[in-house]
Amino acid sequence: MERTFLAIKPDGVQRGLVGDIISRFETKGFTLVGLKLMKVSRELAEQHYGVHRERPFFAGLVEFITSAPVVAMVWEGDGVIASARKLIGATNPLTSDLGTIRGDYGVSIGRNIIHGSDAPETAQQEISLWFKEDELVSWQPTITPWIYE
Ligand code: DAT
Ligand code: MG
Repeated sequence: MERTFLAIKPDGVQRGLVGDIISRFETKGFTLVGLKLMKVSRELAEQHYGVHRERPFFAGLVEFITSAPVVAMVWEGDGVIASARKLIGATNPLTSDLGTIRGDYGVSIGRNIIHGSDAPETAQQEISLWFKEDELVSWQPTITPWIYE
């Protein structure tokens, strides 16, 4: 089973979207295996967004993600990495499809509500960056046969 890292950013938490966002992944059929509300340190933020270090928006991004609590999560399921990106929508909320999280709730690229890993390698890196092994719970929901053939 595949796993991905998702984080509800400070804007999503402040706007009271945590419940709705978690609900979207639950009702899709994915399994929550890690969850914590946390204040992100500058060090973690800079590591997480390290790939964007040279971009002009990097400083603002780090400032934003460390400005208020974030909900960090790991979700599991078949194809969850790519599917979560679809549920999240395109980076700029103005062009994200309606029905996606960003498309339904955002208007600004610097306030796009949620992060999701973009590939298997980054998912693995981000899960181990944000979570200790003993913070993740391996479990099989009893409804699994009603979600997987
Ligand atoms: P995504 O979050 O869809 O994977 P990304 O990895 O390209 O997008 O960028 C990471 C975050 O950086 C993105 O969620 C919002 C911010 N960002 C990206 N491009 C930006 C830009 N041109 N101006 C301001 N913020 C930007
Ligand atoms: Mg990205």
